[in-house]
Amino acid sequence: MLNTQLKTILDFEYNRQHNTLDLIASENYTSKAVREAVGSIFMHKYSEGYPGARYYEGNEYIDQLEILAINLVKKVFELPQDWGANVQPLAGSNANLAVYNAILNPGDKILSMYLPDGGHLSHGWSYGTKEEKANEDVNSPLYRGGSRKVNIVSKFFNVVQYKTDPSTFLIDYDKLEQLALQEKPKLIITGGTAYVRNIDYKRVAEIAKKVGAYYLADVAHEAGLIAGKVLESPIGIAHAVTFTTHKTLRGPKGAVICANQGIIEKINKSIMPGLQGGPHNGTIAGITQCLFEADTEEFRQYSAQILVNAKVLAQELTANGFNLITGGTDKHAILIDLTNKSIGGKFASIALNAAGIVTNMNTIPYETKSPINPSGLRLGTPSVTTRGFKEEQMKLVAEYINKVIDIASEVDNSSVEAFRELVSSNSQIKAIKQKIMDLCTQFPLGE
Ligand code: DSN
Repeated sequence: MLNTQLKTILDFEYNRQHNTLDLIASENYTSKAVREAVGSIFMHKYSEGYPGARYYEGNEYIDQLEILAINLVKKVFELPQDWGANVQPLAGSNANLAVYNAILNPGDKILSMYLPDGGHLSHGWSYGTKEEKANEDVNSPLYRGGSRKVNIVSKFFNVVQYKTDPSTFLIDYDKLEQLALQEKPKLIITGGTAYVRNIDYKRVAEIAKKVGAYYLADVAHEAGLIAGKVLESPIGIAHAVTFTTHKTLRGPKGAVICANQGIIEKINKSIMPGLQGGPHNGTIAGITQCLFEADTEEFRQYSAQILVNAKVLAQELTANGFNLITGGTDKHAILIDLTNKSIGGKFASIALNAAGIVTNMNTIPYETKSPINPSGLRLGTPSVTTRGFKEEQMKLVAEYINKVIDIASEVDNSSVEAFRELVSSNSQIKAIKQKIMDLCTQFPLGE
């Protein structure tokens, strides 16, 4: 039986999840079966190594589990014959680090997307001192980083970052090619957390080939949409593909690496003994269950509905005067530039949370504010789509967001804590919160 203190916190969290709308683009709700698998006795076993080559005895069934998981990755993601998969990474950042550890040497150059434009910390990040920032050419299409190397990837590798086009906020592939020719990186990376448009994987692969670089496509956000066959896949195009399993794929927190046979062998060694010890076998069981679930017509319909819901949300918000980066979305996520709304991302997300709409503040391309109170707000539709939301409910969600932002723009925001109190006690926001709770009751969390 759970300890009562722990049970109390769990019940609070259950009620929070049940009574609020999760619009965080990187989150989702798992099935009971996924949670059962994660919490199963598979977690007891140590299994350093790979099927048939373990350092501990007693792994005959763990071998079967891992082989099943790998075979399902091959099936669901349609891996070519000469590709393999590793299901042991503990998280997306580890998966990316494992790829670098497999194919790069310390000091090698990586060309990845600029973090404020929607890249990811694990693709490298460093920033400059005040003096360095003052001398930075903010209009340059390339960011060379600063002396504050806050991420391990920037400490070990020479990371330079490409920005999106300043007028469209899309990747400018000609410019990327020019930068790649100029910088001669050993690795080019695409993907990240807030680039809401499709990526031309073939074009990036051609650029990588032209400059003799490896190409890593990080599809952490898109994996479920690729599995559901509603987005293009970089499998078979990039040299390596990494993804997390808990976002659109609706599995447990974990990650997978896919690559052609020559590279996957290096990656396997890079994971173990290179970076990790015993894999989390409960998680691998949960990934296996989520892959079974992803290999169904129901999941393909779910993936299609995620996109429909995101498009409806984008249209409705645009109609209400919100400025969407790139004017819309091709995916599950939307990035709003709040500059015209007299409220920043931090205060907008606090006000929405007070109304029961959970989101996150986000930087936008060519951001002029600090990442702790940036100009943007990111929204996503995977979780509400899991709850069963369709177009009608997305219109209501857009209406509530619009109302909350309007109300919150008038609230004194000279102190974060006072603002939190003011929006939580605001009678109009409380009324919206009640409507959100009613909607949540109509669309309960699954078991
Ligand atoms: N934290 C994830 C996201 O929100 O996109 C990425 O690691």
